[in-house]
Parts: sequence; C-alpha cells; structure tokens
Amino acid sequence: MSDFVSVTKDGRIAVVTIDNPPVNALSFHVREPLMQALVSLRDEPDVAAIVIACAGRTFVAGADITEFGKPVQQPDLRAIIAVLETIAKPTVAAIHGTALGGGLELALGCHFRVADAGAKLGLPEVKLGLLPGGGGTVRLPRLVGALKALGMIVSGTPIDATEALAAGLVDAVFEDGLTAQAVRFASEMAGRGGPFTPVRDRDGRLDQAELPEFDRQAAELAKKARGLEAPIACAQSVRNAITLPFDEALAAERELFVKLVAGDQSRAQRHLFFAEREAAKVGAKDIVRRKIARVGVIGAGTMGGGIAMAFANGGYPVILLETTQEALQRGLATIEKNYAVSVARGSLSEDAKCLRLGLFKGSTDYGDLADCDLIVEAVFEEMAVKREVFGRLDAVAKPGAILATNTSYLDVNEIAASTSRPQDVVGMHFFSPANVMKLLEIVRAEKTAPDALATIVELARRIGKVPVVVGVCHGFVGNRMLAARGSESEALLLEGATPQQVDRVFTDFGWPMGPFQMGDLAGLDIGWRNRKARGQTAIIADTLCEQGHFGQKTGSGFYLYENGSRIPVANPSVEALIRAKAVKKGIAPRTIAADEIIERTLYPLVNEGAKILEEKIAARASDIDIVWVNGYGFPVGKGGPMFWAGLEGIDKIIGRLDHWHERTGKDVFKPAPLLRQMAETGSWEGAAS
Ligand code: 3H9
Repeated sequence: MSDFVSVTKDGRIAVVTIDNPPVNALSFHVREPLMQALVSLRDEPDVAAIVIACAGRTFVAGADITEFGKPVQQPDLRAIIAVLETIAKPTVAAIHGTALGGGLELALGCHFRVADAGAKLGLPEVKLGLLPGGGGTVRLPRLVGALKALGMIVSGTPIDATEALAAGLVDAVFEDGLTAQAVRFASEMAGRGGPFTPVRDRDGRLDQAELPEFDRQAAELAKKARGLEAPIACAQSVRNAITLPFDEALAAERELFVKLVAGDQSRAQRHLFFAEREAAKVGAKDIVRRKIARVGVIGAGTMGGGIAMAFANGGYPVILLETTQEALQRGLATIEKNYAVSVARGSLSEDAKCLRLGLFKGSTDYGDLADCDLIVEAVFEEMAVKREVFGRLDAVAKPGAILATNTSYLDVNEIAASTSRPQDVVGMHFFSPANVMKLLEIVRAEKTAPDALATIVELARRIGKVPVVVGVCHGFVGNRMLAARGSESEALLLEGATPQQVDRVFTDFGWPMGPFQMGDLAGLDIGWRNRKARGQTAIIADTLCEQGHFGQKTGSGFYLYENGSRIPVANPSVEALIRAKAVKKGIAPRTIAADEIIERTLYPLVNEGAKILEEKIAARASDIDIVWVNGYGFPVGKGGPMFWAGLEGIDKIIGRLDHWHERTGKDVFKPAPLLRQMAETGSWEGAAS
C-alpha cells in the first residue's frame, strides 16, 4: 500500500503492518496510509478480523515528537482511533518491543491487545511535559481501573507484559511467533462472533466509589510535581474519565493536550529528549568500539562501590580492588547492604540481588586487573595519588584496555601522562550515589583515542547512564558551573539573605533543593577541603567547618538536623554567625528580593555555560542542559540552564550581568562574548561558529 504501511492476508484475517524505522512513530506518512487501510478493510466482506502489527524492533513507540509545535496534518491519531472504533469485526493489536504513548493509544482503539512476553506498555507523555492526547487518559482507566491508570500515566513508567495481562490491559501474552499467534487469536475471536465492544464503551471498571482514594493519591502526586503542569493535567484527565461521559472527557483531554503542547514546559522537555540523544552521538558510526566484557574498579569507598554497582547492575562482571582486606570487606559489605535495601523496598528481586552480587570479585592485588577491558579508578582526589595508581595500572593492564579516572576536578591530561598509553585514558566522572545518578561526564583528554571515547559513551548508555562528553578544565562542565552558581552565596548571606530564603527561591524555581541544603547534604567539609587546596576561603562555610558543623552527617551545618532527621530546620546560631561576620565587615543588612537571588546565582551559571561553549569544553549548549538536569537537579520543565536562558531573555540576562559587574567588579558577572553574540543571532550554535 505504501512504504510505511502494508496489508497482507492470512486467510480471512488481514494484517496491517506499520514499518517506520527506527521506532514506528506515527508520523503523517504513516497515519495517512494507515487510515486508508482501516477504512478499506472495514468494508471488505472477505476480511473477518484485522491485526495491527509492526515491523522492526518495536510496536509504535508514540506520536512523532518532531511534529509537535507544527500544524497538525490530518488524519490525526484521534481520527484513526475513531475509525477503528467503528469497525464491527474484531481488531487486534499485536504488540512487541514497546507500545508507548500514541502507540498504546492506537492499541487501546482496538478491541483486543496481545503482546509478546518481552513487550512493555506505557503512556510516557508526562516525561515530555504532556498528557496522552489520543484518548489514553479516558480509555486506559476503562481497562485497568482509574487508580492503576493514574499511577501509570503520572509516572510515565511502562509496565511489562505480565503486569499488563494481570491488569487487564492485554488479553493474551505469547512467548514467540507473535504475529502468527495474533492472527490465530483474531481468527478465534471472529469465530466466536460479535458484537465486540470498543474500549470506549466498557465502563465496568470505572467506579465512582474510588473517587476519594483517587483524589487522595492525586493530591500526593501534585505535591511532588514541583511546578510541573503535566502531572496535574494527567491526574485531572484520568479523573474526568470517572466523572464525565466518554466524549466530554475525551474533549477535555484534547483541550489540556493542546494547551500543554504549546507551553514552555513541554517545549523544554522535548528539547531535553532530543538533547539527550544528541549528546550520545559521539564518533563516526563506523568507528569500531572496543569490546568491554570485564570491568575493574579501584577503590571500594562510597564512590568506587557505587561505580562497581552501576556496572554490575548493567550485567558486567566487576573486580573491586582495595589496598587492604579490611577496606575491601567493608566495601563489599556496603554493596550487599545497599542491594538488601533495594530488595526490602521491593525495587529488586532476591534473585536479581544474588545475580548481581555474583558478579563481584574482590581483590587487593593489581595483578588481578590484567584481564579487565576497562578499569575505573575512584581513589583519593589528589594528583599524586592518581598518578601513582595510573602508573601501576600501566604496568598491569592489557594492551587496549581503557583506563578511566573518576576525578571530579583534576587535569585528566596530566593523569594520562603518567602512563605510556594516554590514548587509552579517559575521564568517567560519575555523580554520587553512582549506582543511582544518571549523569556521566565523559572527559575527553587531549590524546584520548576516538574509539576509546566512543566505546565509553556506548557503554554508559548500556548501563543506563546519560553520557555527556566534556573537555578538560577545572571541574569540567558541571562542577565548574556549580562554582559560578555558588560564587555569590556568601555575599548574599552577608548582605541580608538567609539560607532558608535563598533555598526557598531555588525550590520555588523548581529545584529539588537549594544550594545551602545541598551543601549540607553533600557535606560542607568537601567544599572546605577543595577551597583549602586552592587557597580559597568562604567565611561562613569555613567557620562552620572549623567548628565541626559539616551538614547532615554531623547534625548541623547551615541547618539543624535533630535526632538524625534529614529535614532541615533553621539554625539560629548560623544566623547569628552571619550577622556577626557582616558587622565585622561593615555590611548593613538589607532586604534581598527573589529576583536578585536569581540574578546573582543563575545568571552567572548561564554566563559560565557560555564561556564553556566558547572554550569548546562542551560541544553544544544542549549538552550543558543535559549535565545540569541529570546531575544537579535543574528543573526539567525549564529545559536546563542554556534553554532556560532563552526563556528568560538573553538581553535581560546581559543587562543584569552588566549591572552586577559594574557594581561588584567580579568576573563571574562579566558577560561572555558568546552571550552577546547569542543575543544577536538567537542561537548558541550559530553564535559559536
Ligand atoms: C505521544 O505519543 C503523544 C500522543 O499521546 C498524542 C498524539 C496526539 N518521535 O531513544 P532511542 C527517535 S508523545 C520521533 O535512541 P532506544 C529518537 O530521537 C510520544 N522520534 O532508541 C532517535 O532518533 P536519532 C510518546 C522518536 O532504542 C531514535 O528514534 N512516546 C520517537 O534507546 C531512536 O531512539 C514516547 O515518549 C518519537 N516518538 O529507545 C517514547 N521516539 O537516532 C519516546 C524515538 O535520530 N521514545 N525517536 O537520535 C523512547 O522512549 C525511546 O526512543 C524508545 C527506544 C524506548 C522507544
């Protein structure tokens, strides 16, 4: 019929196959022939049932996201589903791979859904700042109940075929031969005779009595939304499925979808979707990646243990190396405890825990690393120590093994130079806890070989990380910008702001926590140690550290944490300390507005990002956004600092940076030339060239 949709017949069963690689998105060039096929099969007397299947690696993974923000070309998905629901003969979706978003909505337009055992089904639109706009919020609750639908739609997390079967989302699961099984299933249904009830008319699972519990759960979810509109809209729309007639609920869903798709939050989240994929495109497609079968990790402390877990979670055997048996056993025990906590929480099965633990081998002998294809060092953050470790690695590692450092600040070129094979050395900057945090800054040193870099990027994706390649500079992209963000923290306090006020501005902006709370969580001693190493001071934070207040771990820092609580409480002695230091410096406190806090923290953040682009430490502005969203909690609904700068207005940012630069003379406020170019051209990329 078309390159993208074909129809074959197996006896009286028609099989409509969508073939739109890579993920069978419902682009216009699919929708048009799909609609034609369905209309014609509906009226063909020889056809007793229709199966909708997909070629390639997956069922339809959604609407075509690249079409959002452009005028809709008809037929749209809703029109196709409307036609599907006029078909009297049985319609069956045959699902393999992932049925996501518009893909699952298409399947919900069929009378039946059958799935391959490995399939996953979900409505992830919320992750793009949207709600399902093809009837998903009103049809899914009719099959699985409103509470289950609420959980699936607000989290956006897909469920597997077994769960889908138990929930009533699919009618049968097959181990293999999906299309043939779907044809058999369709034939059997046709043989049973109709009428077949479309999902829209099945109200049995909608229960008004669930409303109070629904509202309770929706309110909980709203609290966690942190200013994001989509989760709230999702919940509202699923609620409509219970309280409104089908067509009214469908119309309300459409209205919400249209509003969200045109909004800044969804634009920001779509930007992040493509940015993440763009960041992972490193090296020519034909570069032969090195084979990584076995990984070594040096250091079984918090970082090394987390890194080792990240690899084991991805299925890689790991040799964990420590200097003493005692440190090794302590590290391995912590890993075991962490997995036990996951089992207790229900996020990991006992079998999976055993499987993962079976992948670890502990050692205190560098010689045991000889077999590893990749060795990651997570030892003390000091150049002399790193150089020594790399010298020893150079002596034992096999030729071609990739040697990685987990340094967060140090010069990877210098580390590479302590080996005879700098082409095999790369930075892998994990974020703590390394088994949880998604971001991985991959540091390309001067001599890093392209195939080594491409291998690590691919490996990062395999273990579920979000990789971003960065260049060598102090703190790379993330920590360097963090320093710029925090450069005015103490000045703001001395001039009259409180830690609570600054943190509140951050959480109102959408951050999970503000800088002072984050400092307390990470441990104020870390920054203190770094400052001392660089001959820098911070009068409030240094004083707190000198007095033994390191944050959460000591029960006090910028906040108090009483009786081991993690909830920060205002700390009167910190406020007294700030006032005393201000008096000593002759600074009279004044009221500081939220706007000023943003200007003096987030504008320098953007400015530093521009400098990083100028220096080509990051290849694209969107890479910086990925770093900040995945590593530092920059709100997804604002798309990362560089995307947000566009929303905020580059001219406005430059104007205020100029103002603060004039007033303070500080370099962090001096607008980067690239920022000015950006104001003229409207594009970071255009400006960079
Ligand atoms: C929706 O459906 C709205 C409806 O409710 C309402 C309609 C009215 N569109 O991720 P990968 C591209 S919203 C366009 O690397 P994987 C992707 O950019 C949608 N392009 O593969 C990449 O391109 P490139 C709801 C898409 O195997 C390539 O495909 N659905 C789309 O790691 C490979 O992608 C979703 O949100 C798309 N929908 O993972 C699902 N999807 O090679 C979004 C992918 O040029 N997709 N591309 O960089 C995914 O979650 C993953 O892609 C998937 C495969 C799990 C399917």
